[in-house]
Amino acid sequence: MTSDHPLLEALCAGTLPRREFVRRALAAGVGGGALASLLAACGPAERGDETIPAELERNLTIYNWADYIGEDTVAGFERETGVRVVYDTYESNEDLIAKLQAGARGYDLIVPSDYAVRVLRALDMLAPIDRTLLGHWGHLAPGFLDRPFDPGNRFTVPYLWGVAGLAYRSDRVPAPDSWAVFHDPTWRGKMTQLDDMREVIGGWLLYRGRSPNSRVPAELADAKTDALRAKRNLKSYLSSPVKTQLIAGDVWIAHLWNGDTAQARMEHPAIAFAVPREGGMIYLDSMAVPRTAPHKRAAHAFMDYVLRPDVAATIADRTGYGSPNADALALQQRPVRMDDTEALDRLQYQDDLGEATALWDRIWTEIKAG
Ligand code: N2P
Repeated sequence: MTSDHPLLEALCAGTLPRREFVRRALAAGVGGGALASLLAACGPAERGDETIPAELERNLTIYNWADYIGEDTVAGFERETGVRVVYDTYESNEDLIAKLQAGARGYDLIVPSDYAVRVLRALDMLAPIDRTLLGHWGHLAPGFLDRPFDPGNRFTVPYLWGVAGLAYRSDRVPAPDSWAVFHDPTWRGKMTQLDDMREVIGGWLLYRGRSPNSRVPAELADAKTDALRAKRNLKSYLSSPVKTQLIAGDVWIAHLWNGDTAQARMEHPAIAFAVPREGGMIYLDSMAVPRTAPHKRAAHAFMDYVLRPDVAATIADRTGYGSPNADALALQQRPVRMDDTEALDRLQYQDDLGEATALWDRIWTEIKAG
């Protein structure tokens, strides 16, 4: 086997697990000494690389966004595999990251957004994905693969994508077209923004034509001023739970994600969605396995289950978000397609803020306290 052999290339690219490489190399007649030097050619083993057991574990703990799964997804997986699932939810990437950083060790599967994948990778908190355990991988649309936050998809499996903008009660208010609507006292007490640092500060940065990933202190100071000015008119900062308030008519304008808005619209047809003219956020959320996951094999079994087009279709239909699964779209009742997405050219992805994270954290704390 020479250094340009496809197997060795796949190993070094991280798309072939070391265990599988060893199995195939041995089968091809490569001896022990040669094998060791081939393995060394790609650098040291990733920690966690070898720890996926052959046997399916009996338990699985999932930590996912609230309202972000099909009605029957977990039960269906339990029925088919006999694995018992514990299912827990969070409201923001920051909650997820804080929980993991605080040392929570029980989670087997998490669903971070693009920029949060970068953060978790930088913290060395993700285990590599073993693609050989994902027989349904091929259903994923190429456009959702190999993103800059995880080249080669070594750590992530695309789950859903979506957009943040403005949900509103079209029977109570005219369609809002700017972030400035939150500065309008006409709707005081009837408006909410997401309880999400990146979305709120990011939105106010967009309002002034700046990058939602700005690290410039003066720009962030303006965003804080704008956010505090809006806060006077807000009922609260609220993420997925705002849906019941939109439906009840207690909230008329909500900074919200498109899928959660679609879920609310299923209960009340006057609930609509708009992207502000200054722009909104777009994201891709992915399944990932923490390094500390006690049940990595079951996590892979669940990911492969989700990759089944019929399962992916029910998740996307129920949540109102876009599926990266090309073969799921044809099965869906209400497919959300990138091409049909309103204002695609005004949407921006979030990125890891690096060292500016501390400044954002401080400003967010000041906004919440202000
Ligand atoms: C679902 C939350 C949307 C995910 N309630 C935002 N990345």
